Parts: sequence; C-alpha cells; structure tokens
Amino acid sequence: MKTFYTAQHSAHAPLQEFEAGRMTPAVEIPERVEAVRSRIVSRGLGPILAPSEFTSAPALRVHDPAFVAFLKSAYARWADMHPNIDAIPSVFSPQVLGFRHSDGLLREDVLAQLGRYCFDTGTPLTKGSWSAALAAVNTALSAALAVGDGERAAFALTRPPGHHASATLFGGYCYLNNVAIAAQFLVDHGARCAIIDVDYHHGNGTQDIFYARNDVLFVSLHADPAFAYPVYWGFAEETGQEQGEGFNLNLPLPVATDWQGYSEALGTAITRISAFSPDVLLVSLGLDTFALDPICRFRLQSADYLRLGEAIAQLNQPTVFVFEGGYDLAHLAENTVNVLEGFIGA
Ligand code: Q9C
Ligand code: ZN
Repeated sequence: MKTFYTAQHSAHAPLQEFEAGRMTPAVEIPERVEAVRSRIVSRGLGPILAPSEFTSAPALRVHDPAFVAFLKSAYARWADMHPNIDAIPSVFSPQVLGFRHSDGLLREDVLAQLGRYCFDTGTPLTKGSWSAALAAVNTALSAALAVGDGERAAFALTRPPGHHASATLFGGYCYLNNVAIAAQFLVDHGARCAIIDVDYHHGNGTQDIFYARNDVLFVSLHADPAFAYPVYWGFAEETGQEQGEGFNLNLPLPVATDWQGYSEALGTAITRISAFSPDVLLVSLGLDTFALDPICRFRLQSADYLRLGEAIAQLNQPTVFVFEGGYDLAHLAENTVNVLEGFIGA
C-alpha cells in the first residue's frame, strides 16, 4: 500500500494545551507520525511518497473562505500582541448562548475571530500550524487521487488531524478537515463516497459538513458523548437533516468498550455502508480506542487492529485511510500498521 507523508507536519508542534483547568503537555505531537512512518519502513508496507501540491480550491469546497483566511493569518496577528505564545482563545463568541449583542460580535480583529472560529482550548494555533494543516490536506488529497487513479487503497499519514474541524470551526487538535476535503474531491470527480470514522472521538466536523447531504454517507463509532469529548455531538439521534436524513449514523459506545462490543457496532456500520454501496470508502483512522491511550477510555488490544483492518477490507471497496488520533506513543505505530496489514492480508 502507498503511504503519503511529508515532514512538513512537524511545523506544527505545540508544547502545551489548556485542558481541565490547567496547561498540560500536548499529546498531538510530531513524534506520533514519525513513529508510524518508521514502522511502515521496517515492516516493508510499501512506498512512502511525498504528496503533490494542490491549490486551495479543494479545501474551499468544504470550508468557509473567511475561516480559511483566518487560519492563514491568525498566528501572525496574534503574535503582534503576544510574541512567541501559541494562540488559544480566552473568550468565546456569546452568540450561541443567546446574549443580546450589537455588530461587535462581527468584529474582525484576531481576538474576536478566535472566539468565533474555535470551539475549545486544546487546539493551539502555533507559528507553523497553518503550513502543517495545508500539508495534511495535500497528503489526504494525494491518497484520494491515488485511489481515484486505480489503487486498491492508500494511506494518508496526516497530522494535524482533521475530523473535528467543520466548515467554520477548529478544535479537537484539528484545523482543516482532511478526510472531508478528500471525500469532496472524490465526489467532484464523480465518485459516491462513504466515510467510516473509527477514532475514539466522534467526528463532529465531518458529520456537520455532510449533515444535509445524501451523496456522502457518514458512519462513526465512538465513545458516547454523554461522557466523552466532543460532548455536544455524536448522539445516536443525530441522523442527518433534509435530504441528508438517514445518511448520518452515530454508534456511541460505553466506557471500557472492548473488541466484543466494538466489533458488534462495526458489523452495524458495515451493513449500513454496504447498503449505501459507495464507489470509494474513506476511513478516519484514529487509534485512540487502544486500551493504553492516555486520554481515552476504550479497551482495544493491539491484535484487535488486525481484525479492524480485515473488517474494513470486507467492504471490498477502494479505500483511502486518513490518519486521525491516537496518543499512546509506545503502541501507536504497531496499532496503525496492524490495521493496514489486516486490510492487505484479508
Ligand atoms: N479529557 C483527536 O483525537 N481533549 N482529537 C479531550 C479529554 C480533546 C482529540 C481531553 C481531544 C481531541 C483527533
Ligand atoms: Zn480522537
């Protein structure tokens, strides 16, 4: 299987995030992707290729232009006030809370925009975040193009991840939605796409982007938002709207879900995807379902990821894997490559 990778990801290297009332060491760090890259080499999984450069057009098919312009310019504007400090909002737009307001809410200075375009405090904008986020989009698009050109499967080894980013919001360590941009790119080339999201966290950004559409199916297995991030999204009753009604399937799972519970939900996901009959399958491949993940609460074991790859292969579709979360550095590479080897060997 071809892997697409670029060292440009390492331009994004936050040291800390604000979580649970204090600054805490960042977990979405460059070492994650470097560990996976090394194991792909040592296992001889296949070539590691540099992504092609795409224009901003594919990202703008998914994201609001003003949001993209903000991401591009925000750090420099913030650093004028706070040199050498990562940008994290301290105030959020009160619109959603129903406050009365004047046009002050629409101000275009960086603090006002930061509080409108960001939904949490764990996703610092650093000096290199924009260039790394763009490189991740190029990586996902290159994998999509390879599959569009006839590869059975390809792996986009992306970071920062993407599935929490919506058309107008960043958060959850995500800035641009790599998998959604890749799916839209394939749709624009005539392919019917389904996305299966196996990250521990609900892919709220991807859900939101395709929520009113019936041409892209979104299916997500994740920790129940009743106890897990992203808190406000991922409930079973979120099934889509308008033409998209019935084309969003959330499968929230309890604390301590192991392979037995997980594989049962996976069966439900696979049945729905088969019925949709896509031309291409995209996988938001998070490995934070692992038992030893430092920020999550599922109980999957390393060998289970071979089974996950085999189950995805059963769908018998051209498949684009896009890397998302997974934070246990000691096992992340093994677990990731197990999915891909399970897929190839099935
Ligand atoms: N105590 C991805 O896996 N922080 N994003 C949650 C829980 C945010 C995860 C902390 C987690 C975002 C791509
Ligand atoms: Zn996650």
